[in-house]
This record gives sequence, C-alpha cells and structure tokens, in this order.
Amino acid sequence: MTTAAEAKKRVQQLRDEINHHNYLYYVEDAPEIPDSEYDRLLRELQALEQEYPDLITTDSPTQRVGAAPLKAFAEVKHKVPMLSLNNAFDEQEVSDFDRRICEKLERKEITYAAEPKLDGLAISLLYEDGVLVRGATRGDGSSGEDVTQNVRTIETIPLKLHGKGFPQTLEVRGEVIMTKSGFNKLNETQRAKGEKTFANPRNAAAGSLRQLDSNITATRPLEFYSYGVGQVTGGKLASRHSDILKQLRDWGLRLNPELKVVKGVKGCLEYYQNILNKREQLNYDIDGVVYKVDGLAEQDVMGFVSRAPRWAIAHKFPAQEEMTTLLAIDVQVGRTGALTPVARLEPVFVGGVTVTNATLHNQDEIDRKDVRVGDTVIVRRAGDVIPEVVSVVTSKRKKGARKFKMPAHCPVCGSEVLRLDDEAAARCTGGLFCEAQRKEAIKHFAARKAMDIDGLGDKLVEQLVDEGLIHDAADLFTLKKDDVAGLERMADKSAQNLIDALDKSRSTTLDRFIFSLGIRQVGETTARTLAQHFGSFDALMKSKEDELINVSDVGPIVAESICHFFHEKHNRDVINKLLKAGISWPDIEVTPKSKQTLAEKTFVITGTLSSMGRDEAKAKLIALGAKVTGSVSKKTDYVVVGENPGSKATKAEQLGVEILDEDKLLALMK
Ligand code: 9MJ
Repeated sequence: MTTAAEAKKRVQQLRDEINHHNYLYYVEDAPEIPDSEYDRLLRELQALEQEYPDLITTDSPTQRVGAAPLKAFAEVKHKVPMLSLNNAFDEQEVSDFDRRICEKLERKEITYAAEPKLDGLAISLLYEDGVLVRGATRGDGSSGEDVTQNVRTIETIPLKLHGKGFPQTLEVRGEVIMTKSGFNKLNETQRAKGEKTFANPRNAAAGSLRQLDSNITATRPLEFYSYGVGQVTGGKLASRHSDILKQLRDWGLRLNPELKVVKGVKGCLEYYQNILNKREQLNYDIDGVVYKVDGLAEQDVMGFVSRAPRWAIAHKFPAQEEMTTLLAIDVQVGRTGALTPVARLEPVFVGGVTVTNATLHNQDEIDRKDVRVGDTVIVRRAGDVIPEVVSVVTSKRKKGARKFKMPAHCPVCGSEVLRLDDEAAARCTGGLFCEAQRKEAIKHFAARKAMDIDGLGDKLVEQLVDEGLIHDAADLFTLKKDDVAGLERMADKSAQNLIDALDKSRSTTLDRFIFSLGIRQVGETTARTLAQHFGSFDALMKSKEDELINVSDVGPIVAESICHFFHEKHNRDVINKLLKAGISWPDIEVTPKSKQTLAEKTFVITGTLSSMGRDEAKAKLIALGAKVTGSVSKKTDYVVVGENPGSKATKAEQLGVEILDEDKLLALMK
C-alpha cells in the first residue's frame, strides 16, 4: 500500500524522469531507454494519478490528451508582434540585403544565424515559471487564436521546461509542422475512412492545429521546432540569436538540426546551396532558408519596416508547385503493359525546370482528384521525381472541361485493356506483341543497372524497333555497324561505339542478367538474391514455385511471376538467343548455409564506402545470407554509414538501430 505522501513523492520522481527522457528523445535525439521502459514509467504515473486525482497538475506528462471540444477559439493579443519575413528570390537580393546591413552597422562582414525556413504554421508558446500556459497562432501578427489545448497534444512541445535558469515569462516562437511521412500516413488513413485528404503537409498541419476538438489534433503527427522568442520578463537571455536558441534547447525545446552560424553573403549562399541539395532528404517541407543578424544589439540598430525586421530575410527556393492548364491526357504503355495517363501541360516553370508533362498515375487518382481536360491544375515537381498533377483549381473550371476515361484498347497495339480487381493499373494484354511493351522491355534490358549497354538510350531503342532492325533484346547482338550508322543522327563513330558497347556487355554477372529480363516483381535486390541462391541460371529456370518460396524475401506472388515468365515460350526463345549470342558471367560460389554468418540479418547502406562500391557491398552481404533493404525501420539490424550519409543515418539513431562504420562492416564480413 502506498501512502498519499509516498504517492506524491513517487509522482514527482516519475514526472522528472519522464521529462528527462522526453528531453533526451525529442531534443537530443539520443534516447537512453527503450520505448517499452518509457511506456512503463508513463503507465505507472497514470495509475498513481488515477488513484490520487488530487495530484494531477496541468504540466504532468500524462496531460497531453485532448480536452472537451471548443465552440470557438478565443482571441490572443501578442504582446510583442509576430513578424513576417521579407523574401529574397535570388543572390542579388541577398547581396542587397547584406549590403544594407553592412552600411548601416558600418561593418565589413556580418555574422548571420542561418536556418531552414520550415513550411508550417507559426506558433507562440507562453511559459510562466517554466509551465506551458498558452499556445497561440500567429494570426495577423498582432492577434491570433488560442490553441492551447491543441498544442498541449504535440509531444515535441514540453509542458514544463527542462533544467533551470529560464525567465519567469518566456514566450517561445517556432513552427508547427507535419513530417512528410506523417502526412502520407495521415492521408492514407483519411482515404481509408473515406474522409477528406490534405493537399500538402502545410495544409494538414494547419488543419490539424485549428481543430476545435483537440482529441482530433492529438491523433495528428505534428511536431514543433523553435526559432525565436517573443515576450521575455523576469530573466535575461543571451545576447546572440544563436545562443538564445541554444538556451531554448537546454530548456527542452527542439531546434532544427540544420541551424548554423555563417559569415557574410558567401556563407549565406553556401548554406543555401547545402540545404537546397538536402531538401528532398529532409522529412519535412521547407520553402527556403532564413538569415538573421546574429547579434541582438545589431538587430536593434536595424529595426523594422512595417511588419518585417530589417535584420532578417527569407531566401526562397524555387517553388515546387505551380498552376497551369491541362491541355490533354495521353496514355503511355509501360514495360509490363500498365497504362499511365500522362498530362500534357501548358509549359510551366516549377522546381527549377520547365515542365510540359506530368503523371496522373491511374484512373482512380484522376477520379479522386476530379481532373478534367481543360482544367487549371496544380503541378508539383520535387527533386528528381516525376512531376505530378496534385489537384484541380475547381473555381477556375471552364465549361466544356472533359472527363477522362481509360481506353478499352491499347493505344499502341489495339489489344484489349484489362484491369484486375486488386490492381490500380489498367494493363494492355498484348504482351510482347505490343510494340510499346517490347520497346520498354529492351530499354530495361539495356539500362545501367541491367546489362549496362553504354550509348543505347531510349530514343535509339525506339528508332531500332521502329525501323524493324530489332524485335527483341537478343536481336541487339545481331546488329552490324552499318545497320546502326544508317539511322538518323547516328555518326559512324557512335555506331562503332554502340557495337563495341554491345560486345562489352556480353560479359556480365548472373544477377544483372536475371534483372535485365524484366520479370515482373523481380527488382535488383531479388535478382541478386536469386543469383546467390541458385548459383546458376539453369537452376533458376528449372525451379518450381515451392522451391522459389524458400528463397528469402520471395513470396508466393513473386514465385508465381517467375514461373509464369519462364513458362512462356517466347521468353525462353529470347533467353536462348541471348545465351547463343555469347552472354556469359563468372560462376557464382554459393556460400553454404553453414557459412552464411549473416543469415536473417537486415542491413541498410547509406553514404559512400571507400573500399568498395555499394553494389559490391550489397552482393557480399547477400552472399553471407543477409538482406539488404533501402529504408530503415525497427526491423533493420544494422545501418552501414559511409561518407556523406543521408537521412537514413539520423533515422537509425532515432530508432536505436545499430550503426556500423566501414571498418566494423568489413570485420563482420570476414
Ligand atoms: C521558419 N518559418 O522556419 C522565422 N522561420 O523569424 C524561421 N520563420 C521567423 N524564422 C522571424 N526559421 C519571423 C519569422
């Protein structure tokens, strides 16, 4: 039996301990205890508070649950206005900004705090004696909405500040965002429930935070990063912006890991480029970077113009979404016969390039977004991914905008188009009779990760098929220099180069050959596993479904697809022709089961290794029985981190997955 006094003491102990682990987890990114242990502490606290409800305080870590829905948000007047930022769209505008500051401060070089510009929702958090008492939106800058109940549900916002030395009143400012992965998951759930989906993470974050029912907010994957302060009384903060941020961090508020102090325009522009290069890898949307004069005394001298400080500027990235007109919808046929509707667009500059085509994915997506020919649409191009039509600006729809329906016959070969019940894609049933599918199969065969035929690009494959010079991949090896030299825009020298490249490609590896065949469901990794498992092509070709299922990572669908492929006579014919053309590979030594020291272990490799290529490392690991996958999850056993690792290294740390450097990897492989 616990006495009330004992309970009180234990409750305090638990809260301190939980707050400490929250700090380690959210701020330091370095949890000390497993999730299970954390949950145990939280449950113990919940149980005690249930038994002694008098002990419950609003800053207890158990009090993150939603509260009763509100009728409306109350208004909050910001004591210190929440400013907006002026924008710079190019280097010249950044130089002008810097020059104005240098002139006014009579300095040669300015020190700036550089930060990513998060694309979320600006929020003010008010702490009184270290306890979160109010959360408010920016609103128009002078007054916003009271969203206290909602911000309390966000785990990265401390209900109570950590450590000591914070001012009596401290208003923290920052951005509430939704991560890209959280956003995708949320939209999936919304779709499954037949509820409205969100256009982008920013809208999802805003929609989630402005819920009158905080129970809904509590289910949404929101996060908070702080980037400044507002009202401060009863205490003093550091005299540089970057040092204030460090203080906030010590008090348990999360900072963006990309924050950096830089010098002069040069430092700013280098920072810009560095963050722009990382943009796609970050798990949250940013629309630029912000430079702030680091010294607060200097900031004061600079002052403000209307609503924006003269000491800060947002250097914007090229927009990833733009509006344009959908001129037509064409249908493309892929290697496996899948029909993809492609939007032909009025050219538009987006994500740094001019875009004229964008994918519409499939019929269901077109229907869901209600895309019609003639519509004004929003096109998104992010990084190297294929541009896509995100949504329609319905208010701009003109009369006569036409709905789209997938054709019943293949636009290339005229064969029937079928859509299986459980598939999103409609497919041409023409198989290798369909010229489009044949062309795609040959392009795949020649690709870098397959047979790696240098100089045989997509356009050339199309010409060769169109001219009737080749019919399948094996015909490539019967080409003579003169056949090729006769083609449009093909000089004698390039023709010889192609023949040489074809010759060279004859010596390959078994896994590349398997991958190059374009068997459905057999990607690079599966091809490698199959090569290692069977050791010879003959053994793979003769294998039955029940044996294939025993190969690691091969399930019934993949097994069926492989058997089906080898069952087709025309596939066997092409394979025979290829082997007769002299395609060969070195023998594979199948590592006996007893020597597969890494059996069942899952690896992810990120960054560049110095002693071998990533492909080579993958092959070696697979030979030792390991699985090598592309993304880090709780199921990953090891993440191998080379030079310049991507976000996978960070993810591994967050999940507590063991990290190996190259030396440790080599030791494991011995
Ligand atoms: C964002 N959105 O990431 C500011 N911001 O500073 C950063 N916004 C800001 N700073 C003063 N990093 C006003 C707004």
